[in-house]
Amino acid sequence: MGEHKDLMQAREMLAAARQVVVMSGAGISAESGVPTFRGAGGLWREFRAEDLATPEAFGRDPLLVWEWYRYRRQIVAPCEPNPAHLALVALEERVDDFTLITQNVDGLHRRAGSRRVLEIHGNMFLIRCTGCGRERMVWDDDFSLPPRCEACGELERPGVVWFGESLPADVMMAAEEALVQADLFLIVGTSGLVYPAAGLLHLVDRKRCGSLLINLDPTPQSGAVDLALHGKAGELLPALLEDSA
Ligand code: BV8
Ligand code: ZN
Repeated sequence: MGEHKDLMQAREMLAAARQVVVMSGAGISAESGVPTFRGAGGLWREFRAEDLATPEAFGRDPLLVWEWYRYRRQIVAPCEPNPAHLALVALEERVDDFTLITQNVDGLHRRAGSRRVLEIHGNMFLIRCTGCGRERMVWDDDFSLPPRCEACGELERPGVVWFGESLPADVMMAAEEALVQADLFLIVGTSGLVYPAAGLLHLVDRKRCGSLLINLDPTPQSGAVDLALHGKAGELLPALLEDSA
């Protein structure tokens, strides 16, 4: 019963909202088959993301880091958007002003059809030259590792933000602008451990902006939002969008 009451309250918060900002993390892609970072099993062999997703690791062993990204790209490439991604596409159609901020680098929000997507940690299918900065989207993995830029010959890297690297300033500016205007901030599928993404909740004006969290397990942010729903995003987001019967 409690869960149903919460869902009703969450639906009311959504129905009243005009300027919605959503922030998603790896949990929204879990039901598409994309492994989360800190969930069971971890992401690869005995390594942790914090050890491999760093400029130092890439400087020390670009091949090892590329093998990790190739492994992840090959897992993600066949994955399809799940009902949680699709519910956010429906939400974008429904509200006046919508911004989706995602920490995910799997590109599934765009593939689902979301339009206003801010990829604050980049995209694993984007490849960028470390020398001249040339960028290209590459979905296949038919290239030898580590790839080198055709234009200048320097090493190319995945177009993602590593630990210790700052987030793209233009994207962060757009995210902050959306947040200060928002009247509803919805956080979905993130453990709320990685900064500065985890700090975005502090940017909203709590007097005029409601905050809602959907996550499988409680996170540090569960106690900081107006309402936290714990369960699967692929079930809760579509339920949230069902017109109140
Ligand atoms: C920066 C791209 C500085 C790469 C990623 C000590 C304290 C605080 C901060 C720090 C610290 N030491 C260092 C820092 C800073 C550091 C940081 O926050 N570290 C953390 C680990 C403590 N941050 C940085 O380094 C950032 N840069 O600070 O720059 C700076 C400042 C100025 C000038 C120069 C430099 C850069 C951070 C970006 C790192 N890049 N990804 C790649 O992916 O290869 S982060 C990586 O983690 C992914 O993007 C991922 O999305 C992100 C966050 O993880 P989550 O998305 O939350 O995923 P997670 O697995 O953790 O959680 C999933 C959740 O889903 C779980 O809660 C689970 O319960 C839930 N779930 C599971 N299934 C479902 C579900 N929910 C719903 N439904 C389901 N079915
Ligand atoms: Zn180049």
